[in-house]
Amino acid sequence: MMRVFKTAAGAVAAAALMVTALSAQAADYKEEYKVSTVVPAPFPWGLAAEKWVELVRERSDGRINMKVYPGAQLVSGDQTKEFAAMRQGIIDMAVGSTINWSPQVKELNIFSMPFLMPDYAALDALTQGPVGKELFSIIEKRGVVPLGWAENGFRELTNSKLDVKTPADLNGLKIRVVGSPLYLDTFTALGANPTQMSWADAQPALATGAVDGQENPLSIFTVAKLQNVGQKHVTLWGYVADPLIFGVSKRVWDTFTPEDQDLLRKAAVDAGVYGVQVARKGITEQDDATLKDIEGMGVTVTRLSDAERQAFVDATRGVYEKWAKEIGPDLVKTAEESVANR
Ligand code: X2X
Repeated sequence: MMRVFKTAAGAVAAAALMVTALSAQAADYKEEYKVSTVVPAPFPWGLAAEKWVELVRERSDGRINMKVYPGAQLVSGDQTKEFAAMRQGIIDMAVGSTINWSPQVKELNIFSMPFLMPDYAALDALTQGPVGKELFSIIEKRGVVPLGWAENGFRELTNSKLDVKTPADLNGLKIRVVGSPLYLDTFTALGANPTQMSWADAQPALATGAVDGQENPLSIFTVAKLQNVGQKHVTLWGYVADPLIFGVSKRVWDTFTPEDQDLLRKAAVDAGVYGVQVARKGITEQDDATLKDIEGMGVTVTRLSDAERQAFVDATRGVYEKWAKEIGPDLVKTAEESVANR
């Protein structure tokens, strides 16, 4: 609509109205947006979240202030409630693990399918390809706007008892798992005794010997110093990986201007690129400095041959097939194709 102001006073009044409207909009923004994570910096996960906060602060000239709340403290430590709390608007934002969100978004179990992703290229083919796109559209329909990917990492097996080289070595070991019943199925199929608990409960359980082992990325192992809670045996089997997703509660998202939505999304993508880099540092074939550090601490690192690894693949095949039906055969097929064509 075009308006012509007949008087200077009219133009001034209109300008004043516009200023009021703009500041009313800015006033709708919260003084602080709470970002949930499970672990803080210097874990790569916490570093990715802090980077997001920093980039948004810089690029909005301080208009949008976010703060990281680690330890899943916004949901009293129960990390599997993070997604539900975000969709209800109790948590504004999160950098969350697909494992912890999978109780509410069953399709996210795709990353927990045993031995689906043999390497980083396979993981990237899922997050950056049609599977990632489909998952983002599912998440958005459930009330959370997903913006980008970071990484916790490939999850390796550790325990206090013995070097695990075969499924039989796992027999009777008490293993802490989290999040999804898929993990209970996997470890049960391998002959272990899995038990579900939060990360907050896992560390004392390892320290007291209430559980013998756990599975987590090596960056979690080193930063949390799991060798000091008896975890002296690491098996590199890379059976699953958990990418992280930057997400904003839809209710909160809708309060941002389109420009600021764009700013939040781009900052998440950039923080994710950084997060993936730090998550992979020191644990690849080309750069194994962290692995050497772990071995230097009196921990044995068991590397499986292809045949040894295959025994674990075979032992968990039934779990894979059962969960392919749960997750959705089409999505699993797309994932398998993405992995094959990586
Ligand atoms: O609890 C875990 O194992 C952790 C920190 O890796 C997750 O939140 C999935």
